[in-house]
Amino acid sequence: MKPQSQRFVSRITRDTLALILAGGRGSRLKQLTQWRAKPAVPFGGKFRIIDFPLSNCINSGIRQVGVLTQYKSHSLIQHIQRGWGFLRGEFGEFVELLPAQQRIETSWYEGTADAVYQNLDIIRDHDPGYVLILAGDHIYKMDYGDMIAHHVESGADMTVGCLEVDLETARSFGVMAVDEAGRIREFAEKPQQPRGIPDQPDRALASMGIYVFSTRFLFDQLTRDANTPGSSHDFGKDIIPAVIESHQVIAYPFRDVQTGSQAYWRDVGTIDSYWQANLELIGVTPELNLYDMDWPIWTYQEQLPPAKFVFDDDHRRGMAVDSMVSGGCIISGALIRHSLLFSNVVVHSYSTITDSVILPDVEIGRNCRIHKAVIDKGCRIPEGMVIGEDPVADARRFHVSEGGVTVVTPEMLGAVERH
Ligand code: ADQ
Ligand code: ADP
Repeated sequence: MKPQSQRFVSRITRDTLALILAGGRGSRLKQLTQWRAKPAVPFGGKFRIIDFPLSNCINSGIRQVGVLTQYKSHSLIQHIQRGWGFLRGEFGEFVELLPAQQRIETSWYEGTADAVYQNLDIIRDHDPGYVLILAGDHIYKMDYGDMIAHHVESGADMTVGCLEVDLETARSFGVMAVDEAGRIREFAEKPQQPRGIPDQPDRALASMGIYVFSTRFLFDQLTRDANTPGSSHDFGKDIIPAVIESHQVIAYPFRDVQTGSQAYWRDVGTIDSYWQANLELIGVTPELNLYDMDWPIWTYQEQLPPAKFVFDDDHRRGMAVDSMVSGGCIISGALIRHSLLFSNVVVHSYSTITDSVILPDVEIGRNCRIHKAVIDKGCRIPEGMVIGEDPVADARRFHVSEGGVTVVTPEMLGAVERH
């Protein structure tokens, strides 16, 4: 990139306020979102999902960020307060929590557009030139600076991040048709029959649910939408279809920050995709590189001792192979294979864990066998328990996903009620 264009990008990222929508229910993640919002769901050994869009903001040079929370926001708020307070307020940098608090109407946030509308006064106070609206529940690395620069250079009123997906997947997205200049000419939210890309009829151009707005335009559209009877106040359902004819709404193709092409982007919306996306990370060269120090993923990090492995020579156990093991873990005479262990997991002797994702603060007693499972934070697995070998028995006590992943939470183990 030319030096002057780098300066151009840094000038506009400094003039951008990012708003991360982190209030959705994420109900397809079943019990994992019983007590936490989807953006707060742990991912990748030591992160939470929201760390990805937040890190993308920081790494892109966007240092003014609001996080809009709503459902089950306690653990999300706690995570952000603990981990994301390092920005310097005196330089105008912040990550600010914006809970739904009945600011304008006496309701909680309705659709996504309403969530932003309820915060218009805060946007006005910060007075940015551009507002970047992001979802808090996708995992990807992206330089938003390029997208905002494209927005400015193309003279757009609104820019929509997009990626190519297959037609079946497209049914759960906003699907668009664009002209040669990249202007969006048609937009359908979650269409039954998604329209294919002209020269690739089995693929569709889907909205990532991320948007750049010129601030004035955002104000006008949100105010108009708020006064439109029957609107569900949603960007995909209401705002985009209402403006594509009269305004410059431009599609911006997602590019991965590492490869420059469309690559890793995951909506870990279901137990199966969650399990798979976590286990992919332990592959030899995963598509999502967490070890790339050019684009670090920041998070709240507890001070923890190193992972410890206590080897039992007689039984040749006390190790983890083909796995990722986080800080604070103790593997004592147990065997871990092809699994991901988050922080503070203790596994006792003669237990075996295969193809599983173990969330933080879990203790697994002796002689357990755990296979193809997701074990939620704080579980105490009693001695001798077998999980993931008999789907019928598992379905009685736990939750078994369509793809055969067993989910275990403290409640299912009969843990005492917490408050
Ligand atoms: P959906 O996947 O249906 O479609 P939606 O439920 O609108 O997404 O949620 C978008 C984001 O906003 C999520 O991060 C969610 O957590 C959050 N959110 C939802 N309601 C909120 C509220 N009231 N307050 C705060 N946050 C809220 C959208 C677009 C599609 C696009 C997909 C891409 O409408 O066009 O294709 O995202 O995933
Ligand atoms: P996370 O694992 O996401 O950090 P926690 O395990 O700390 O979340 O729980 C998230 C929130 O849900 C906390 O406020 C916690 O107290 C609450 N919570 C969890 N389980 C229960 C329960 N069984 N009853 C009531 N509140 C619960």
